[in-house]
Amino acid sequence: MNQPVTVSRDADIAVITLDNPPVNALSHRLRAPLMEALEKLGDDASVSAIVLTCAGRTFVAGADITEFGKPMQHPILGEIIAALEKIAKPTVAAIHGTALGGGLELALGCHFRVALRDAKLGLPEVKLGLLPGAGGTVRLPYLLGPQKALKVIVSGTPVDAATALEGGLVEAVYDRDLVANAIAFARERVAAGGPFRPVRDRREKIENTDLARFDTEASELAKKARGLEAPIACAQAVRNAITLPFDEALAAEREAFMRLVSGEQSRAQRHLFFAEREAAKVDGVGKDIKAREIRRAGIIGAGTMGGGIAMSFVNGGIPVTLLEMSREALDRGLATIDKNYSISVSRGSLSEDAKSQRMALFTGTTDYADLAGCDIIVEAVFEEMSVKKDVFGKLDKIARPGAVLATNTSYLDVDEIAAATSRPQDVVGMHFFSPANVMKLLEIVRGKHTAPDVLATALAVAKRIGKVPVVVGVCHGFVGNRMLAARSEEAESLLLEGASPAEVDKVFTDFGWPMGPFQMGDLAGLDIGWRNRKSLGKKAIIADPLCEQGRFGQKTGKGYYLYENGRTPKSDPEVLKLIEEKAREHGIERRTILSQEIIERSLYPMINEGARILEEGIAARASDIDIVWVNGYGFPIGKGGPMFWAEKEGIAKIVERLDHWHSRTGKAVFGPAPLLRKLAASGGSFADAREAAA
Ligand code: T1G
Repeated sequence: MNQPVTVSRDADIAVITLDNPPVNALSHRLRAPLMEALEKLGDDASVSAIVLTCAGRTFVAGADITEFGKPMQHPILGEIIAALEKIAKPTVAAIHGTALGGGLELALGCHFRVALRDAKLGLPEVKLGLLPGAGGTVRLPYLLGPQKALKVIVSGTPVDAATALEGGLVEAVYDRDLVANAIAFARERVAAGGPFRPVRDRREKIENTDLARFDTEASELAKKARGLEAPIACAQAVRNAITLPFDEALAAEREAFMRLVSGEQSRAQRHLFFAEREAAKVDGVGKDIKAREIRRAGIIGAGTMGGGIAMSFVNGGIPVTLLEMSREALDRGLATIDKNYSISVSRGSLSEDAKSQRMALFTGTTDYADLAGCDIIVEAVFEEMSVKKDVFGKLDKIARPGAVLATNTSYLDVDEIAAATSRPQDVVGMHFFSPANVMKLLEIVRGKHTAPDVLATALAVAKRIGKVPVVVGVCHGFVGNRMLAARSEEAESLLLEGASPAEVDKVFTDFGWPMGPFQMGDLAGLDIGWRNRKSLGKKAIIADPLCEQGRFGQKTGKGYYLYENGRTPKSDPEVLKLIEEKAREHGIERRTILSQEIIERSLYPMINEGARILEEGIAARASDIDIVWVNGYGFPIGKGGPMFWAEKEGIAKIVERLDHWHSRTGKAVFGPAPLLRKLAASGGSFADAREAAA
């Protein structure tokens, strides 16, 4: 095992190198020797300055998240930083890679920070349901000023080295030779002479803060918290840095950290952090399986999905050949893409220059032959099996050998599509979520013949285009849409039996969803489900008459709701009247329906379907299902995903209520899955089930 802390000398400059692969997390094995080294070097008269650097690919990327929830082991990070700040001689943090969380806080304990040009610095604790717990909420405002620090801490988004230099977070940026430059920098500081003021003494950017303006900005950010405690705690901690003396602000930060780290929301968000990484570990696709090289992508279809998928690839720097059936459809698609980028430019999230560079990566065509040079081809054509098979038959003839052939189907059988080619091993599902250039989730559908290196390629592409991949098996609707169908099964019954669309939707938004099922239906367009039902010969008592009246939702100004000024839903007495009429027609006695019943008749069937998905091996882990729902459907991150939440809700309670509704309605969605019954009886958890299944 490597030495976690080594000390080397360049004459009078001491260099402490931390080495704790893979990301130099500040585990205890590193903290104890680091404290020793600092105390020793601080007292060593032959040392005139100290440089703190890291081996491997990055500066410290944070505290060791796996240690949370376990007994604290001293020295804790705050104690190390306090010792660092007591050192009178110049201390310089030399930063490369990503100095995040406790890593940046450690660097803030130094007098100076220098960085490589491609380094990033940030405090992402809010994404773990936390706030920085080792002084970051006080020292960062001191260096950057409260306004800038507030944005960095509440968003959790890192800044690049240039921004850090401009803001005063780092004193120098170098293109290479980080440690040599840091040593030279330290020597210059020694020559320039002291005093060397620790960050805690540098209050000039805090003085005269306009607190009213700060509070306005903080409350704006708090509005986006949507029930999450951490963003609020972050803003309050930065406010404390302005209004309280350093040590009091530090103590308040510590108290808030201890409260959040033991809270449900942080446990849920830490679960998701590791779940996302687990999801990328796929049976049969080990590190030895090499992804195929992707230099150019072909996208078939320039409509809403095709255009969004094409943008995702271009956003990841992959040139795209976009194929449509007619010049007119192609031009319309490219114009939409251009408009989308212009909106980003007007919002300031994309520069004009970056927009032109991205638009230059698109090549439009109406000729399949132009896809011959592509290394991956993704089709986003009409969701109809015969159309998909026709497309793949053509691709089989024109695509170069070894090209990955991907279908964006949301439901259909990927194996049947693959069978339309002579190369089923190269076929995979890549199910994007609308809008495809925004939603993070990518369901990678593994066909029975899909080759391991094709899966590895899809996983590598997902990472490159900023998507969160989950590998799923072939079934109707894979994981997300299959569970969505279960969640929606009782929606109309709830309306007929007495709940209004607004009452059902409010239960969802109170739970933390961005919107409820009826508002979501109006947003997506009720005509999509209507067309799907007609193709399957199915009926919907409420949705069908709404569609027959042309009430497709937002796009027609009315659906379940009225949309007088664009997007804000307003209850419509016409719809309530229709529901009452239909209830009467079907002899249904209406009654008051409480929110718990709505939860039990929508979320519990969804959990049940998730259990069936696990039993069938369509998802490898319960945590994969959590990642699908948090990244594809807005499941509230503070609840950790449906399966994580189900364990908190109580599997035995869920089974008991599923039995109740099953006997009441006779509907299959309520028949408890054997896996659920087994866990309810054993008191086990889904993770155990995975071990048991292994
Ligand atoms: N602790 C423990 N393990 C970590 C870790 C961490 N902080 N960060 C990463 N890992 C593991 C990860 O699980 C994976 O393990 C491997 O390292 C590679 O990670 C006191 C309280 C640094 C940008 O939130 O954002 O400091 O799967 O696959 O894509 O105020 O890791 O290989 O077994 O993500 O190159 C704050 C979290 C902590 C940063 C690199 N810091 N990490 O991304 O690799 S809280 C963070 C990241 C804190 C203080 C507070 C990313 C990365 P395995 P990876 P990557």
